[in-house]
Formats: sequence, C-alpha cells, structure tokens
Amino acid sequence: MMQKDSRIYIAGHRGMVGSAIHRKLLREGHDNIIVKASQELDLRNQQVTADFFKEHKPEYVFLAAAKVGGILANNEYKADFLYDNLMIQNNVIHQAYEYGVKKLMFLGSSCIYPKMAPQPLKEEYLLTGLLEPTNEPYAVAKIAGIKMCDAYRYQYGCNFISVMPTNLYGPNDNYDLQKSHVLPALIRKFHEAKANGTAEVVVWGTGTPLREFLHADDLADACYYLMQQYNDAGFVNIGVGTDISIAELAEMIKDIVGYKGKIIWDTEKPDGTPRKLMDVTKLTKLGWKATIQLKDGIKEVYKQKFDTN
Ligand code: GFB
Repeated sequence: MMQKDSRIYIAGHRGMVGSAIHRKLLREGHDNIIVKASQELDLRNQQVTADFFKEHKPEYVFLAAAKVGGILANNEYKADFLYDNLMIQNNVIHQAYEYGVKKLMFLGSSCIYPKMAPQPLKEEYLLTGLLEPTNEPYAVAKIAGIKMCDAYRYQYGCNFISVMPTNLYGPNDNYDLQKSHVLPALIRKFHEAKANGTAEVVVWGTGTPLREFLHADDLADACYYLMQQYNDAGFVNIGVGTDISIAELAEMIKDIVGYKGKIIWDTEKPDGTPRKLMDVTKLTKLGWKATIQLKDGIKEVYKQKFDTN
C-alpha cells in the first residue's frame, strides 16, 4: 500500500491526466511526490531515464507520460506517436523493474480495441480484430505497454498494472484546433464564434460517431483507487458506461456556450471509429464508479479555460 510518505513518481505530471493524478495525490496527503518536466527529463532517452531512476528510486510510478492528440494529429504524426510512446513506456517500465519499483500503473486508451469490436468493449476483446487506421500507431504502442507490464509481471514478478481510460477531458487539456480532441476543440470553436459573431461553426465528420467522455478528475480518482486495489495481469477499462453522438455533443456545447449560429458538418474530415463505449463491469465490480456528469464537467472546464460565468 502507498503510504503518505512513499516516493511516488508521476511521469507526465504537466499533462491533463498526470496533473489530475498530481492534484489527487496532494489532496490525499501524499508528501513525497516526484515530478520532472519533460524539458528536464526526456523519457525517450534510455540513459537519462536510467539516471533519473537511479537518483530518485521511486517506490510507486504512475506512467501518464505520452504523446497524445486528436484524430488528425494521430493520423498525421504516425511516426512520432509510435516512436515517442514506445520509447517513453519501454524506458520507464524497464527502469521501474531495474530499480525495484513496488508498483507501476501504465495508462493507455480505449483506441486499443479493434475498430469493429462488439459494444460495449470488454477487456477480453483486445487483439481480436483490426485497429482503427487513424490511430493505429498510437494503439499499437499502447498495446505494447500492456504487454510489457504483463511480461514483466510474468517473468520477473513485478506488480505492474494497466488501465485503459475512455476519451478524456478536463483542466490542462489541449485546445489547439488541429491537434486537440473533439471536446476542447468544440468549446473553443463555439466560444470564439460567439465572441466574434460568426454565423457558422464547422464541426468535423458526419456527427454520427459515438463517444464516451470521462472527466480527468474522475480518472485520477479511479487510478488512485486501482493503485491500492488492483494487482493483476491484464487491464481495467475506465469509463462512465454511456456515450453520446458527436452531433449531440456539439449541440450540448453550443448550448452551454450560448452560441446561436449554425453548425456545418465538414464530411471531408474523418469520423474515426464509429463507436468505442467501454464495458465498465470489471471496474464496477472492483468498487469504483464515475461521479462527474458530462454537462457539469463541460461547464466547469469552459469556465476555467475562458473565465466565463
Ligand atoms: O476526439 P477525437 O479527435 O478523437 O474525435 P477520436 C472524435 C470525433 O469527433 C471524430 C469528431 O469523429 C471527429 O471527426 N470531431 C468533430 C472533431 N469536430 C472535431 C474537431 O474540431 N476536432 C476533433 N479533434 N474532432 C482519438 C484517437 O480518437 O481519441 C486517439 O485518435 C485517442 O488515439 C483518443 O484514442 C482518445 O475519439 O476519434
């Protein structure tokens, strides 16, 4: 069990997920948290990562460092998504083994599942079919991470676990319109259109894909919980158990922002996978459930980001 003074390393603490885990650990009273910005510690570099582990000898590791992005970024920077993620996770997982880390949690993504897998997605559907092409390199890296954790558990007895969150949103999200995920992109698009009096907002794809959205604070809560409760091979889905269409999401955000103009669908842009709803039976049985409602979560991040009332 993690003690309040255990040395806990959060890899990726500046990102949306890592910063949420950081806030959670601080709230829980942990006072020996190790963090390093990527400019100071390039986890893609094997030697630098090894030196860091040698110096700090963390006892617990949350591996939330990753190259992430929305559908276009994944599609465009395929080499970077594959290389950066494989390097980061290989280095951290291997050094965690070398320096006797008591427990490590690897964070992946719901895009690891086959594009046409039955819904909701059960953990056992992993590697039963072809992946969604727009994010195949990212998914391949994340699948490799799960297998790394399981292999080190099997061969060396390491307590390395994996969790697969659904689509996320929250504080410290990326709002770059080319690289971000749909939810922050739409908040920004509707906000700017309202501020500038623009008559139309362009939303990508057909609006029919279904997505499930989990607030980063809920995710951090689940990660903290599973870090104490889960000690097995395989992985645990983390989601809310319900999804909405991109068209419904656009209407919801339009409404929250108070934009009165029109939505135009740019069907030249990819839809991506038609649906990826997590089956959260395993997580529920372990005793955890999400609490933040999507509408409330969007209102909160909108307020934080654009300082509205
Ligand atoms: O969030 P998103 O980029 O990622 O896109 P994915 C979700 C859906 O929203 C797609 C549509 O159908 C997009 O076409 N969409 C509509 C938009 N308007 C926009 C917009 O302005 N920006 C964006 N980004 N999308 C990613 C994967 O897939 O999800 C990653 O590429 C990762 O690997 C991540 O798994 C969680 O859900 O399609």
